[in-house]
Amino acid sequence: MVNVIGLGYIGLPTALMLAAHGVEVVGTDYNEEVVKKLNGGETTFKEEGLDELFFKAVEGGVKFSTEYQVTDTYIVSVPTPYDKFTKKVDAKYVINAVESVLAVCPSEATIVIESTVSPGTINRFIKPVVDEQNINKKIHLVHAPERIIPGNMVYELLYNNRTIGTEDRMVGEKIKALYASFCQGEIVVTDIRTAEMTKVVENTYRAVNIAFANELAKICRYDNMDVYEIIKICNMHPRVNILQPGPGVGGHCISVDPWFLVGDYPSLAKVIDEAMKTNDGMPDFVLNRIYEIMKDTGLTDVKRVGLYGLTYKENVDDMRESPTMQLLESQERHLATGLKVYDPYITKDVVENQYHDLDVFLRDIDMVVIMVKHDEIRNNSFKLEGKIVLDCHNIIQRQDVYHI
Ligand code: SAJ
Repeated sequence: MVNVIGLGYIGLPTALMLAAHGVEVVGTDYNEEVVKKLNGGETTFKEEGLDELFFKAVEGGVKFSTEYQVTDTYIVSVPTPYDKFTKKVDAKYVINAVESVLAVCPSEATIVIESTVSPGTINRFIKPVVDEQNINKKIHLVHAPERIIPGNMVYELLYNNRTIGTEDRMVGEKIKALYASFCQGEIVVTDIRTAEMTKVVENTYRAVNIAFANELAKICRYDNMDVYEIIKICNMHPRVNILQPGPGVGGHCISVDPWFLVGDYPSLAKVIDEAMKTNDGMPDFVLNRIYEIMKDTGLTDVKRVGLYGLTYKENVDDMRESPTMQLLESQERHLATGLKVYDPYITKDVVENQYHDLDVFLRDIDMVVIMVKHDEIRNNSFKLEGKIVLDCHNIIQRQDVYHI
């Protein structure tokens, strides 16, 4: 039996996927609400294909509990936040989860850590906990970093290649076989540090590429060139693949993981440091664009300006590190208020001046800032007629639209 610890964005789909493929699974989360909801037959967040997977997993006998189970295999997928000041990873949730596992697990148990950690974390912080608490037990540690993208998680769980890091080949093969129960991609077995590093490097690669696109957008803005046309043409070169500029970078990975490298190697990770600062500066850049466009169009009342989208990217309900939230904070720091906000995926009231209906939102504003390219706004772009539009994602085909 596999005990999956942490039933969030990664742990839940992983537990369900295993259970849907014939593995006996118990999912454990200390949040009673989450466990109650799952036991009541409901998923805890929206994700393409997740409800169907849930149904199959229930048929496969998946169970949910707040209790840690006595078994031979654990998968830990709890958050790894970073300290905003030192930029170092904070492994406290992983350590807590591992300590709780150690309190119940038998000797020879394997603890697989899926949470993203900076290179060296497992050997420096987790292994000592294991060694200290388990003089009489032998425990195997494995790092199997997740790679799935919110919005396409179920598909990517099935088809992405995976990495498994372990110091013990036999254990590596056992865990590889476990993941191979559902994963049709290639599964590479390597050592723990390499696995830790690859995960952070993958997200850093993307962060640096996005920062490059954002920097190009600023250069093009300064000298009145079309960044989208330029990137499009450059990407026709066989060895160039530039990502897209945007209003900022959110989510729990690309906006966070690269900081681990800056935190651990401050005098070496120079390009990464600058790239992260560039991305973090984008919400402020958008705020400034709003100001410029208001001046340009003679719009004086900020209450007539609305931000479309609160999530960190399109077609998900995840708001972690969202550029819109960063922009709203920046607005407050400038001692200003008034921007209106709407997101079809956020049904609860989370910020001031929030709307829950697109038509009502548009009725109350003259200028729309497209912060997130949800399908809803793509499909309803005709409703933007007559509005001043700042399109941060270049999705509205109209001559008079403003860009970042
Ligand atoms: N973004 C841009 N320009 C782009 C692409 C994205 O500004 O061209 C922005 C998005 O709007 C969003 C942010 O970047 O705010 C991150 O979004 P994303 O879709 O690129 O990635 P995440 O954070 O949802 O998921 C990433 C994935 N990693 C990589 O693609 C290398 C995923 O595979 C990882 O599992 C996940 O991080 C993770 O957990 O590490």
